[in-house]
Amino acid sequence: MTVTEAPPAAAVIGTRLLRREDPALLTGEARFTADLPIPGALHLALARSPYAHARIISIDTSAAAAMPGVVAVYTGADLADSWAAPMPCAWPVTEDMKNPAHYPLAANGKVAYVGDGVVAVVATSETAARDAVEAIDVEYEPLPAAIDLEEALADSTVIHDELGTNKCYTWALKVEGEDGAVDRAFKAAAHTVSERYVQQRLLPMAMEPRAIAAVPQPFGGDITLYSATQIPHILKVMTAITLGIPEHQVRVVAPAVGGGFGSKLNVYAEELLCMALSRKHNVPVRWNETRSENAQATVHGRGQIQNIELAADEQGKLTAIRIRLIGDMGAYLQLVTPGVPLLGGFLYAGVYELPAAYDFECTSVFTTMTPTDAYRGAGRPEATYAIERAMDSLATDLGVDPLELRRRNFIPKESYPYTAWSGLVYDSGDHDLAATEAARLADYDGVRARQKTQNVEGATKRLGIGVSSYFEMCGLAPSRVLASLNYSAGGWETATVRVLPTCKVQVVTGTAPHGQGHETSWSMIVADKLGISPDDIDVLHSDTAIAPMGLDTYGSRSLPVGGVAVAMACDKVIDKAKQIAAHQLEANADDLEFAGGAFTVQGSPDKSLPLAAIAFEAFTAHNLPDGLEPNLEAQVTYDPPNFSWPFGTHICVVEVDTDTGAVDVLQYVAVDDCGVQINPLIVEGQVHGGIVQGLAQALFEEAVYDHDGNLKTSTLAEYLVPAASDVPSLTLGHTETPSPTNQLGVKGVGEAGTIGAAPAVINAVVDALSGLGVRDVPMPASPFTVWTAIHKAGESRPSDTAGTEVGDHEGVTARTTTGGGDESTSNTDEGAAS
Ligand code: MCN
Repeated sequence: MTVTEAPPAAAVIGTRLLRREDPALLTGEARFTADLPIPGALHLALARSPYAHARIISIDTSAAAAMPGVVAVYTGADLADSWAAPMPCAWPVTEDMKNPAHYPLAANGKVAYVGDGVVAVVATSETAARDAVEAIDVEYEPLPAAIDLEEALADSTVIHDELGTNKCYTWALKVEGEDGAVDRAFKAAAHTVSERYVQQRLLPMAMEPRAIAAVPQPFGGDITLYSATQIPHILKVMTAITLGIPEHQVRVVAPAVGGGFGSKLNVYAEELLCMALSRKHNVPVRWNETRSENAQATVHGRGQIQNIELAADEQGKLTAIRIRLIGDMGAYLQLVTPGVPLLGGFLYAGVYELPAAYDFECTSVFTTMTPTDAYRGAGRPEATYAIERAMDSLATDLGVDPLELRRRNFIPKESYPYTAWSGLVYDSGDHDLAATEAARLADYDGVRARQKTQNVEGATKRLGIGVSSYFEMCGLAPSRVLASLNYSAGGWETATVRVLPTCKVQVVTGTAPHGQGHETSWSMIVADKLGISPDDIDVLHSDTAIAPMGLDTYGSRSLPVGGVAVAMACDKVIDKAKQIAAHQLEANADDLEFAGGAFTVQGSPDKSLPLAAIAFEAFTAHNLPDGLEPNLEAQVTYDPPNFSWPFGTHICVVEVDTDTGAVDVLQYVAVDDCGVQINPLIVEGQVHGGIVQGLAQALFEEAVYDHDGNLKTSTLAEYLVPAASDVPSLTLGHTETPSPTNQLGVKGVGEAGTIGAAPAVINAVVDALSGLGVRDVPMPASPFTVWTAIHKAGESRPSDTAGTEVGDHEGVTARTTTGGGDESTSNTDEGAAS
């Protein structure tokens, strides 16, 4: 691996330019919200509910109010006049979706999760505010908790009285070429599988917890909100609406942000409280989240029960898919809570050809737990997990190698652009190539051969190899398609490219990086376009006073939407510069070529003008073509014609100790295809981080609640974020299938690793144990969970297969469904590819 310092201009895209963001981060110079010196700021602290579900009988704040340093204490009732609207949910997925009114402090006399805000204290120091919280006396009448999704759906305790039910919505996506095609396909199928998977809740655990400072201007009503957010622009709109402040009086700034992974894609109670209270007291009000508060009061991810059924023909080619999903919304709907399962709803067929026989239905339910919302991948890792795990079950049933089964089903390269059963057009792909490259890097055949000799009768260290192929479906645009899904915002992005008089360039982007390296990437795009050094380019972002319009960073959208907008703005700049150059060179604009940062008259290489000269000319405006505006600047708002469709194959090799249940990841190979890579170093970093988050879901992480609705994993002592020593060395390869829908040929990559990883790991664990009769191991596959799965399988294993030893996909008992839907059981040893 080589890294380079700033390379010469016009050869920048595709190089491993070091991230310009890193020196400030590595030296501690970067300023995060909590670091900002804000003189005279008051501090906010919240008294939070210790109960998952309770009625508030009384609140006594008198002792707290009398404590030193305390300026004011507010209940929800005290602040009722501060809100022009409830907290926003931007994704009302169905017309009849239930959405309980949700305010920053419990306002309807009830609390609905441990951590729900009840009382706000404002004090002169953080310590004084937190001490006062301890003195607040709230009398509660505890009510039953609802933490089991299926029980919650039965409404044995109703969380929001006014709704009369815990069911939030049912959303269906049934596509059948002809009526009843799904049922008919299942009846006619040679093979079916029916599996249930649980996507455990996860805590996003960004390195920087949330932090907020609201600073009112002394006159005129303007207010600046500093927040550790991924969405300064959306936050500006939403806080203006919720607080009833004219939008032009709200400025949102996201200083350095230490990660978000979706959890900072939200409008939080504390942001609204800081703003409301700073206006009330006419002084800045700030709040810094503790790690435990982060666990309880920042949104959680995943939380789904997935029932998936596949129908396949004799060869294992998919003929229909049926999915029944239950989505855990948590106690309230946050910004995009209800939309998360939908994003996955389109992906349960993965990268496979499927006739129009798809039946997806999601029922979402309120529970007495922290609200869920977007977490890296948001619906797409869940969907990929289900189809990729189910494909392995199908492979087992068929006695076919899992990689071979995937190859039989891949959408062929020649079919691209491919119109899927859903009507969505997948723009490009070569799944077989990615799988072949992954298999080569993993020495797939070699590992399968080793597995045969290692996994013999009585072996306690069993080898497993897991494959997962995925689509990411990112970019989350065009806006019209988002509208058809009832999403309240668009999918466009803005960019301004401004060439200053001295030919230094300012790029203003509507994206809001919080670890993704946009400053580096965008400067590389502009460097290549304008033929100047990346060092001469500044990228401005995440301050709505500087970049007023934008839709921020999530959904791996920033490059395929925002980065492409930057390239388009460069084109506009070049067009304008060309008119000036033609005028100066007394040439026809059509005869000019732009390369290496200069315009040259075709056929007359001596007649040339560098961009620097044009920039100065545009500034002085002394000799511009008639009617041309001075200055060299262009703005673009880009709404892409399609989603972005990155894909790839991940392969994981594990060794499972059957005595202890411990899983040792021996090898991890990822071959991702995100089209043209702007900066392979950044891409690798993104994929590394993503894989570790997927691997963490597979093996380590889980937000555990007890029956009373208490979060048992609210510190990093209980919630197992893997350390570097827990993670294997990752082998990354890539293929490059440029996107035909944008001029850079790029696709997003920010979530790819997470989407591919969890099923690859669990497929490997199950593969290691399938010879012992294990068909599934729930996530996280902790030693205890794995050990339990082995022992349960041992208890239920029929005696004729109990001693069967494997190349794990041969010799296993196969369930075969014949034409009429009859089930018979037979042993098969056909088809194991290795
Ligand atoms: N890139 C590239 N070439 C490509 C694709 C991407 O060079 N073909 C580069 C881009 O230029 C950009 C980076 O990779 O610098 C990520 O680009 P993109 O895939 O567009 O994703 P976003 O910038 O929109 O980032 C969002 C994505 C998401 S959804 C989550 S969640 C996530 C992630 O990014 N959260 C992160 N990566 C994260 N990384 C860090 N450090 N912290 C987070 O919270």
